[in-house]
Parts: sequence; structure tokens; C-alpha cells
Amino acid sequence: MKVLLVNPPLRRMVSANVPAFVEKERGTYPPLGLLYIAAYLRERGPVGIEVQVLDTVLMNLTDQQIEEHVREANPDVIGVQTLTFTLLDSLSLVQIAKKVNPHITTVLGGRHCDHYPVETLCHPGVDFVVTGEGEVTMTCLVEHLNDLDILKDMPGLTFRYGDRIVNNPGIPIEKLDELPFPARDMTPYGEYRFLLAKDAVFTTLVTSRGCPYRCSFCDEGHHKFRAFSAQRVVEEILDCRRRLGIRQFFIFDSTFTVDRQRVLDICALLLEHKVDVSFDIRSRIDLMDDEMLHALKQAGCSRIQYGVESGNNGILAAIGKNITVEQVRQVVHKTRTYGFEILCDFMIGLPGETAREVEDTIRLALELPINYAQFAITTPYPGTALYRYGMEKGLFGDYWGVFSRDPSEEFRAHLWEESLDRKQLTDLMMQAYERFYFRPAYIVQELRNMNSLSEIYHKIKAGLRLAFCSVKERM
Ligand code: B12
Ligand code: SF4
Repeated sequence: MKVLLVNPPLRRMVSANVPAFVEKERGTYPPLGLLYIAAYLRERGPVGIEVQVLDTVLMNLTDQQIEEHVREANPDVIGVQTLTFTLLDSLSLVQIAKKVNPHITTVLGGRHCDHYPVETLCHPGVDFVVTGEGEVTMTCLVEHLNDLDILKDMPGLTFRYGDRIVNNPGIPIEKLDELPFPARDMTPYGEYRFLLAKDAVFTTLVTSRGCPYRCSFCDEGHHKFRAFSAQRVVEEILDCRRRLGIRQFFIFDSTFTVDRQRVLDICALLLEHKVDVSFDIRSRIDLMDDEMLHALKQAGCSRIQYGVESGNNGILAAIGKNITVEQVRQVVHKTRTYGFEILCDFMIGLPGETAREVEDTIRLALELPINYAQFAITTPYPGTALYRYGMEKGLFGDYWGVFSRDPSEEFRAHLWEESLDRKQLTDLMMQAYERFYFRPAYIVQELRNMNSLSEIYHKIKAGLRLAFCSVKERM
């Protein structure tokens, strides 16, 4: 049995309302979800299984080249990662697979499928849809591929069964430690690139799943929080270090610091093993304190990314963020004193915002001692409270549902246009980027902090791109 797991290209990606230079500088990262599934299939799948992973984003493949790869791999089953924004690319991959061989079983999985399993199944050529975490479900599916009577009771599977559709919700994996390490060796792990990576070779790490919070614009809170143990996280880092020579890690957990003791234990273990690595993390503002900052610094953490979202307390309360601007100031200043690089995320066009509240956010970004700021226009994503709220208010209908049934490249996701329209929101976002990155004091500060010529080169390149895009987008 041959299984091919594919990270589809980003050619028909729906606009995510971020500036072109952000898209360009986003970088390439290992497709961790697929690599987890690949490792599980390899270790626990049926005897004789052959698993391959094709990262078409990293390899920048054309449809023609993808077709050739599929033909050469000659899989029995093809699994395709499917995010909402990349649905069209995933569906196009299904078409390529069926063109190569109509008998290939096609399986779609990923966050879009969690929200729209039946709609996803109804597209031509899609045989199975997996909802939730795919390791166990995909392995059972491959094991019992021809026995629909067994599959019909399997959690996490959606498929046609006679004249009805079976749609079983997925079950979150409780004992994460039992999962094998993601199969990083199955893609050319040394070739991923990211502007903020200081080492040529880096990787990403996800040490927990889900989130216990309920911010209205995010669907992470609908997934139960579970974490890998500290021991297991450090083992994975050591494994990457020893086997693959990787020293730099981007920890992509939505919120790494939910379990404080776990963070302290990870740091202590890294020190104990004298592991020479650097890493960065994402945290909520209210989940950081002196002891953690100290421990993180000692253990090799170099950058912390905080979700700040707004510079206005009323807005922060309305989106259920449960933090205040004063807390933001305090924690960011404290983080600075420990010598971390700091990146903050801000949102523009949240419900209730006029130009005045957006100005509060931009001013907060300018005032904080941070190295990077990301500004995103609020887009109500499927499965979020914001999306439901917008529909209840009559601001929009279930447009993601419509898109899921009938996706097109012309589709534009709705924004929250109660007080500011799309053009105004876009202008404000570009203004935020310009005001933040083109301050002379900021430029001097960043040049001083740079350690190498390549870093200077990369940052100047990103700066020029920003300047070029902002001029172009205003023309
Ligand atoms: C890291 C990350 C990024 C990184 C890197 C992406 C990468 N290639 O690794 C960057 C910064 C590039 C990024 C960009 C974007 N991202 Co992002 N990202 C994430 C994040 C934080 C972690 C992804 C991850 O590695 N998860 C860990 C693995 C283990 O989980 P997983 O990927 O979900 O995979 C599991 C299941 O989904 C399933 N599965 C996945 N694929 C498949 C395939 C098959 C065949 C099967 C059977 C199962 C299956 O099984 C996997 C193992 O259990 C997630 C949030 C999250 N916590 O997952 C958001 C998330 C995926 N991103 C999201 C969004 C919206 C975006 C952007 C559109 C943001 C923007 N405004 O620009 C862009 C999209 C651009 C793009 N190229 O994809 C949304 C997607 C929502 C949706 N409905 O699709 C998420 C879920 C965040 C959120 N809660 O809103 N992102
Ligand atoms: S924004 Fe962060 S803290 Fe809030 S629900 Fe999403 S992941 Fe959790």
C-alpha cells in the first residue's frame, strides 16, 4: 500500500487580507500536520506501507510537475492538507490525482474539513474527508480501506455510504506523548526559509494542541487544550539536534505558556542537557511573568510573540481577550529588560472600531519597545464567535459555507465593515506598517541590533518590499 501526503501549492489561495509583502516574506515551513500523520502511518500503519510526503509549496511545483510527481509515486491513497484559504488548491490536487489514476483514493483533511466536512466531500473526486487530528483516523482508514462497514463507525471520517453520507466527528488525541515525532526527514528539511531565521536550517515545533481561551476572532478555543510533556518536548528537540543538526526552533503553539510549570520544566531540562539551541515562542500577555522570562532566556529563547490585538481597553474586552493595555505595557517592558526580541500582533477593523480606536492600536504599537509588529485586517473565520455574531447581526450570511460549496478565485472574504469599509481598512493597515517600520529611531535601533551582514541584507530587502508595496497599493 502506497500513501502520498501532499501540501498543496498556494497558487489559488483566497486573499487573506494581508499586504503582498507579508505574503512574500512569510517563508516556507515544514507541513507539520502531514509530517505527524506520515510518522504515525510509518510506525503504526499496515505492514508493508510506503509513505511519501510531497511539499509542493517548498518545491514551488507547477501543476504539470505535481502530476509528474504523483505519476512517479503511483500511490493507492493520496492525502491532501486543506485549509479554508487553500481549498481551491486542494481540490485541484484531487483533480490531478484522479487524472493520473481514477482509482487513487483521495482523502482531504485539515482545518477547513473540521468546519465543512460534508461540503468538502461533495466536490468531484473527493472520496474521504477527515475531521480533527488525522494520525489515528488516517491510519485506520488506510488499514480498512475496502471495508466501509468498519469505516462507517470510525470517528473523524466523512464519506459516502450507499445513498447516505456518514459524518463522524473526530476525537481529540488525549495522550499526545504517544505520538511519534513528526517525520521531518520526509521533506528536504534543510531547505525551508524564513526571514527571521538566523540559522540556515531551522524547524518548527508544536508542543500543544488547542487553547483554553475564547477570543471571539479565533477558533483555537474550540479545541481542547492538551500538551506534550516537558520531557517529550525536550526529547524532540534533542532528536532534531542530533539526527538532523537543527539548532533553531520556531515553537508554533498558539499559546506556549498555558501550563506554566511545563514551560519551567522544559527550560530546566534544556539547561540540564546543555542543549545548544535557540527558539522562539508565542504567548498571551497575561501568561508571562519574571520567573518564566528568566527561565526562557537561560534556556535559549530569543524572541517572544505576543497577541496584543488592540490598543483600546473597550475593544479588548469586547473581543474576549481578557487583557488590558496597561498589562500589555507592563509585560512588554518587562520582556524587554530580559533582552528578548519582541513581535506583537495587532488587528485592524475589530467590531466597534472606528478610525479613532484603530489609531489607539497604531499608537500603542509605536509606543512599545518592540522589534516587529504585524497588523492584520480582521477577517471573521469559520467556526469563530465573530463569524456567528456577524451573521446574527445581519452583516453577512454564511459566506464561508457558500465558498465551501462553490469556491472561486474571485471570492473575497468579508471584513467587519460596520464603520470602516474595505478601502479604509486597507489604508489604515498600510499606514500602520509605514508608521511603524519607517520611523528613523526604529531603523537606527534595528540596525544596531543586527548581528550579521545577512541579517542586514534580509531586513533591508523586507523594508524595500514594504516601501514598494505600500506605494504600489496606493496607486
Ligand atoms: C504555523 C501556522 C502558520 C504558519 C506556517 C504554516 C505551516 N505550513 O506550517 C504561517 C505563518 C505561514 C501561517 C499562515 C497562515 N495561516 Co496559519 N497556522 C499555523 C498554526 C499556528 C499551526 C499549524 C500547525 O503546524 N499545527 C500543528 C498540526 C499538528 O496541526 P494541523 O496542521 O492542524 O494538522 C492536523 C489536522 O488538521 C489534520 N490534518 C491536517 N492536514 C491533513 C491532511 C490529511 C490528509 C488528513 C487526513 C488530516 C490532516 O491532522 C493533523 C495532525 O493531527 C495553525 C493553528 C494551529 N494551532 O494548528 C494556524 C492556522 C492553520 N492558520 C490559519 C490561517 C487562517 C492562516 C493564514 C490564512 C493567515 C493569514 N491571515 O494570512 C495564513 C495562510 C497561508 C498559508 N500559506 O497557509 C488558520 C486556518 C483556519 C482555516 N479555517 O483554514 C489556523 C487554524 C489558525 C486559526 N485558528 O485561525 N500559519
Ligand atoms: S487568540 Fe490565542 S489565546 Fe485567544 S483563543 Fe486564539 S489561540 Fe487562544
